[in-house]
Amino acid sequence: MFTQMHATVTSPSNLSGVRVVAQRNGTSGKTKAVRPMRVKPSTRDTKVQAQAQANAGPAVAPAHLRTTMTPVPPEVLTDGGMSLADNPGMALGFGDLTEHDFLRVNTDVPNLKVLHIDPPVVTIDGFLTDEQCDALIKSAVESGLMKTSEVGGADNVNIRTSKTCTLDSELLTGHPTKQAILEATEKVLPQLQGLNKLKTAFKRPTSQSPFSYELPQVAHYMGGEYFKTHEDAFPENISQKKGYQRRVTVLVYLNDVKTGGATRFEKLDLDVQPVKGKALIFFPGTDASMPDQRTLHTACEAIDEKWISQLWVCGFAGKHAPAGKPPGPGDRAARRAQEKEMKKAAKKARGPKGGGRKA
Ligand SMILES: O=C(O)CCC(=O)C(=O)O
Repeated sequence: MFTQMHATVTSPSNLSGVRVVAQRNGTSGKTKAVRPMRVKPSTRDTKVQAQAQANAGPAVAPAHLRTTMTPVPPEVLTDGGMSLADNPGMALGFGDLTEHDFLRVNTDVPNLKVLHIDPPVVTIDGFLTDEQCDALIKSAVESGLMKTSEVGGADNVNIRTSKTCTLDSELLTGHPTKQAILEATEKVLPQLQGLNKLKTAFKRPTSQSPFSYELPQVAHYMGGEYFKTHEDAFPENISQKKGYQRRVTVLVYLNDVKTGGATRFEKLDLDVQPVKGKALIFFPGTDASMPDQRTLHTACEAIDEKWISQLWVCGFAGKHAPAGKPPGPGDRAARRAQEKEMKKAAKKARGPKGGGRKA
């Protein structure tokens, strides 16, 4: 398996930036560290290498430009996904891959299964307990705030027929299940550790505080309801305007759904059936703040009733924006720093007060 991931995901031609530190040892199945051999190249070798690099163009295509897919084998998927617990080499490779364009996934989290390698899609059974799921559904119903779901930037004409509420009402703001979702998310994505405790946790990301959460939501689908095929990331022009991009989706199923209501990733040919307490995690936006269109997905028409909770982790768009792009308007701190620098430079150019240096 690791050999396959090594060959397809980390081969120099398509992903040489991913650190590969272990590889399968022949047929024994054990992993061993790989030490690069130091061999002094001849001048001719160096020239040939430089020419090959020049011909090859950039070695690693960023995720939003990759059209390749690296699935897990179908028989592993039928088994519920790929467990990394017994394969440290593969766990490291997958961790490196997620860090390369997205946020590093902590593969030590119990019950984590990989459903798709690139783009990465994972599930975690028991992310929430049954009690936490029930409590969130009850509070959402009692809040009286469930209303027809909105669709960002588009008229909701038959795109999304579910009902939604945002967890910011009196009843839901400090809800223990909301807290549990944030804390569990930060265990899976260690770069976010402690974010839920910061004052900025639900504010726009900035260069000083590059990650934050959108307020989590609860959505409810009755039989016949759906959310048509869409991407969670903002289009590039919108993320530039906002100054941030949706980088991670954490979707938690709050009840068991036997028929209908799967989350379907069309481009990955992957269906995920809701199981109470299971989290589905994927990366709609890359660290260059670009949508990864491979994560396009659909909430298939429900037959049985379905409840979910969604959380989006947003990343500052200015810092990671491709070189040459100014900070987005969301990054006030960076703009202020830029203005200060410009004023300082202008002052320096004018010279000292009183007409400059005395002879
Ligand atoms: O309900 C689902 O399975 C998916 C929901 C979804 O895609 C969304 O809320 O963005």
